[in-house]
Amino acid sequence: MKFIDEAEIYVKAGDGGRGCVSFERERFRPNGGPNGGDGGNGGSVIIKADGRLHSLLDFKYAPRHLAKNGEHGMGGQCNGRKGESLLLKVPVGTVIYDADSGQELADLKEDGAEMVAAQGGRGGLGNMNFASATNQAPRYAQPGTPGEERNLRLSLKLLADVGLIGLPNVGKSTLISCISAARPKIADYPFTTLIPNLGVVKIDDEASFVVADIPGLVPGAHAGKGLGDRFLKHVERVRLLVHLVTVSEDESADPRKDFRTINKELALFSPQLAARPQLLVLSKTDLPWAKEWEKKLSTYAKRQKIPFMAISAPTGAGLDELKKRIFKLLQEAAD
Ligand SMILES: Nc1nc2c(ncn2[C@@H]2O[C@H](COP(=O)(O)OP(=O)(O)OP(=O)(O)O)[C@@H](O)[C@H]2O)c(=O)[nH]1
Ligand SMILES: [Mg+2]
Repeated sequence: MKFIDEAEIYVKAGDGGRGCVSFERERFRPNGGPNGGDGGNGGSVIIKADGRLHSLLDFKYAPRHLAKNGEHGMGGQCNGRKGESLLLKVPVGTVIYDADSGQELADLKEDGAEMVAAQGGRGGLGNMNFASATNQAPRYAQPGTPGEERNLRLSLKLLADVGLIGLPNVGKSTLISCISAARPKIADYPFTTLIPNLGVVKIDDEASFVVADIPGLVPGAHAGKGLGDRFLKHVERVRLLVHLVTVSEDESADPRKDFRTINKELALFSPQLAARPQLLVLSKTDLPWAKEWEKKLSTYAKRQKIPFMAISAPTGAGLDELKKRIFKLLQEAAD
């Protein structure tokens, strides 16, 4: 299935039906009273979060959504039927913006949360409502009010506790596949991961947390290099960033430089994201040139006052400790 996390749509609620002007006309009552019924209310457009959905794909291909108009009032005191509301379902984590003003209207973070995206118009009153002692035959009725219309921008921001960040190829997808049931594509070339993956990490029967693996970042990501920074919004809501670095055989490789590079990209995307707590993780310690860096990087992390760990996917070294460490850091971040 295609992963689409942005969509622009147009929504229009139904107009309220017109009130009716009508008079009773019976054979033996030539001057019967007013009997024009009310117009029905127009239907609203409602947006609701549904935990079974994972993409905004449907909206990409069908951007216009109109709720039904209310029916007009009729003679014989008949009110018009109300227009049916329209329910649009979106994935949990969808943020809704007014596309014209840019204002955030709603953040549907929970399954079942909903918002009225466009309010239906009110039906007008028919002339039967306006009869009075001084005017027994009112010749007017109210028009209905128009339904609201709006251009909206939908932006899906995945909900996860932990975000995995780092340069391409450092082993982010490998890590999520080792600690959760997620099975993203893994390969020895940059940009293997093209869309975010979520994985649930179980600590025990009760405790678990959700990790998001996103495509690798490169210097200049904020300016669109590589896949750019467009997937960073999916880790905007996390409480902890696990920052993966590794070392290639190349003599000039320096994971401290990579760490700074990525943090610079984070800051350029969002100062808030850059301020999130981080755990620095050195991966691929089964490779001798990576192992060599363990000590140096540990000292560096201490100086930067951030926690540090070293892991290897093939040997499993450090993976259990990493899960527990993340869980503990999450608890601390929650206090
Ligand atoms: N030796 C060794 N290789 C690893 C380890 N972890 C990952 N790899 C290898 O490194 C390569 C890249 O791994 P991925 O998990 O796809 O890397 P990624 O960070 O998700 O990369 P992108 O999705 O491109 O950003 C693959 O060939 C993995 O098999 C490790 O701990 N040790
Ligand atoms: Mg990957």
